Amino acid sequence: MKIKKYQGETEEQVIEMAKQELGNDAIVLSIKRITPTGIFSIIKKPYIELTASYDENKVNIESKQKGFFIDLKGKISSNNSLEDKLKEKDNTIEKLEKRIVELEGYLEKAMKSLSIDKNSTNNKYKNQVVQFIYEMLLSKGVHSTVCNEILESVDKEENQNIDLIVKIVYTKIVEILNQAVCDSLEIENDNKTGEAKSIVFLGTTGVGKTTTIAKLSSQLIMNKNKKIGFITSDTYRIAAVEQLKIYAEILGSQVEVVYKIDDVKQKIDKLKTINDYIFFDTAGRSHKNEKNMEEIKELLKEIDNPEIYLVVSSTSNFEDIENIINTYSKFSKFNLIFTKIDETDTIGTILNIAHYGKNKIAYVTVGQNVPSDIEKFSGEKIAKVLLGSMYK
Ligand SMILES: Nc1nc2c(ncn2[C@@H]2O[C@H](COP(=O)(O)OP(=O)(O)OP(=O)(O)O)[C@@H](O)[C@H]2O)c(=O)[nH]1
Ligand SMILES: [Mg+2]
Repeated sequence: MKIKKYQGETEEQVIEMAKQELGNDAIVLSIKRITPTGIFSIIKKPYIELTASYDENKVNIESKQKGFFIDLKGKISSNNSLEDKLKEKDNTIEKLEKRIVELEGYLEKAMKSLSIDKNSTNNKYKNQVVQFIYEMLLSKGVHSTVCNEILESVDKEENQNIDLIVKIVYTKIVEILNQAVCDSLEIENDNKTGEAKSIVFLGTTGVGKTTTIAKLSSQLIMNKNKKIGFITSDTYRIAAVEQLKIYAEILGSQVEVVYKIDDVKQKIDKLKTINDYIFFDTAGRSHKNEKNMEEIKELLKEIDNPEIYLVVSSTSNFEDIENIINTYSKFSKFNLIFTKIDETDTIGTILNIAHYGKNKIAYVTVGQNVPSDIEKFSGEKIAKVLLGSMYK
């Protein structure tokens, strides 16, 4: 007696194969479902295997040429000779082996680029997941000291629960960010004093001051039925006054232009009784130029009890924003508005500034659309972006 195995997709198929080749006298010893393991589980589907015994004196397999072959997609084919099929199978396996070696190369490179190689001596953290999060936060502009404060306590080798690590890290990031949330903004409180509240926007050139003014004022006018007057001291840039006038015209608001500091009080008087708020647009000025800063300081002296916003772009690096904040802090208190979140890959700067702890963050702006692309600052949203999701 001899033994022969048949492989196919279904029981019926393998029984039929055995019957065709060995005849009705063959005995079925077993029928099993085989699930390939290891790397073969990727390239080969589960299949049915039939083992049969037959009398070699009664059956001449070769003459029947009914060989079968399971190709690597698990499909049965039964044409041509067994020899051809085996050659074909060898070729396919050879190709697959090459492909696997290639894939191993890609994986190795990917592991290297993430530096989560177990054996790497350059890793700052023992735990590979923590190391991975560290590198992700660094790549998003989070300062290494801030990373360390967040990750130090979770860096335990035995800590293998990824969900738990991410949850702890997320909570710590939100905690730092939420310390910078503004509890109360004059701009959002209903001003019932009978006199307009002055809201001043400062910042370096092109960060988005005028666009932010347009967004905030449109929302107050449209959603809260407020009246807003504008004063601009930006007479330096060609078309700056025009830019504000266009927004004001659309909103049905009045614009006053200040050419010299002495005019400020008079312009405020003109607008203060007929509006709920006066929004001050200022010229973008370099914080490194002392004369520029002196002018801003003088302007602020003319405005009674203003609420001040320093507008900074998220696309600037942490050190630059830190310098800008420190320069303006010498003569003023202010909240921050981070613009152009949609343009930055290093949103970690916001976490660094929150950690720096000097100022509260009021708003973030997320695009050029007026009035929609502005939101109240949310620690949760920024934390999610830092851990890999999109700002939505
Ligand atoms: N992508 C993007 N662009 C923005 C955003 N906010 C403003 N901008 C664009 O930034 C550019 C400059 O905006 P402005 O509002 O003129 O900036 P500014 O600070 O008033 O500029 P100066 O008055 O010249 O100092 C414009 O093209 C705006 O549309 C934002 O959140 N995202
Ligand atoms: Mg402007």
